[in-house]
Amino acid sequence: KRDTTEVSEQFKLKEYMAEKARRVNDALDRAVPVRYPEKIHCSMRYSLLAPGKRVRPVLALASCELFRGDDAAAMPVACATEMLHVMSLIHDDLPCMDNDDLRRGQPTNHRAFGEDTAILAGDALLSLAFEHVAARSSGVAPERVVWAISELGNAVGSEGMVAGQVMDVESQGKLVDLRVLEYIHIHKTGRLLEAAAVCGAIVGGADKADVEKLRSYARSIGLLFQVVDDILDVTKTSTELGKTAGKDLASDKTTYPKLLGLDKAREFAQTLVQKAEGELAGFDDARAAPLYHLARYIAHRQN
Ligand code: GRG
Repeated sequence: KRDTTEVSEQFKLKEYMAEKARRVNDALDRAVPVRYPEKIHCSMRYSLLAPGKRVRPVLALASCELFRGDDAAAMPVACATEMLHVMSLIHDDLPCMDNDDLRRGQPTNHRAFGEDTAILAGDALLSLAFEHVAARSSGVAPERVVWAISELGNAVGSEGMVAGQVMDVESQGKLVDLRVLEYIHIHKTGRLLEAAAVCGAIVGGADKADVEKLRSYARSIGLLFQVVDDILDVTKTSTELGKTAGKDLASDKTTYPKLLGLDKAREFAQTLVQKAEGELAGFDDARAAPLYHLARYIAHRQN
């Protein structure tokens, strides 16, 4: 196991994330100015600039840094991952999907702008993501830009996020097995996180073998994110609401604690964080610190 004590003491993940998120927000603001027709651009900005954690863009910037690439090289792919994420949230919230009223602390896009505009805002963000990478990735070799675009397209298409969403919609109200549960998470949430890390590495100048290490790292933290979410769903209910534990065990949603039991779910989370850390073992400690701490933060978060 690598000795990261020294790096751990020096590295402040919260500050790192806040500083990167601030730069991402500036870039997103510039990427979608209000112009004619105003309504669609206001609708896009409404969801895109709403307060989110910016995990995907920060992951792209941190992966690029690992290969000594600078923020300017990775900012277009970083912004693209947030545009794709936000378009998926807008469409996921629609009445024909989850029918949600609130997102990121404000009314959902269709609640604020109407269903027709919300669908179009999602569509516009989807195409802008690709245009943005193609048109703005200056200083990056064209073949790397094409490589990144191809990764992004695959990650959100019918072999990626859409595949996960389709399986999720199909399994609503049913108890699915571990294999299906993992498929849904890996595709619905994992593939875009994976693309963020992979694209950051690609524009940062990584070779194919290193790109695959970043893919595997991100795949582990993507799944970890979901497993921890499921665990918190069970444990939070008892402590925070003062009610009996196991809200999640009683609902009809399939979760890791439900299929594995709480202890085994925790063991699985531990395995995933070790796997993610293992992928970073060969890299420079200081450069890998953000990615290393991001994995630990996801594993140990309390809400
Ligand atoms: C990609 C063409 C295309 C369509 C989208 C609707 C749909 C198909 C997919 C749904 C994907 C979805 C909603 C996945 C859930 C992802 C998830 C874990 C959201 C929460 O992410 P956070 O915690 O949220 O990073 P913030 O708001 O902080 O960004």
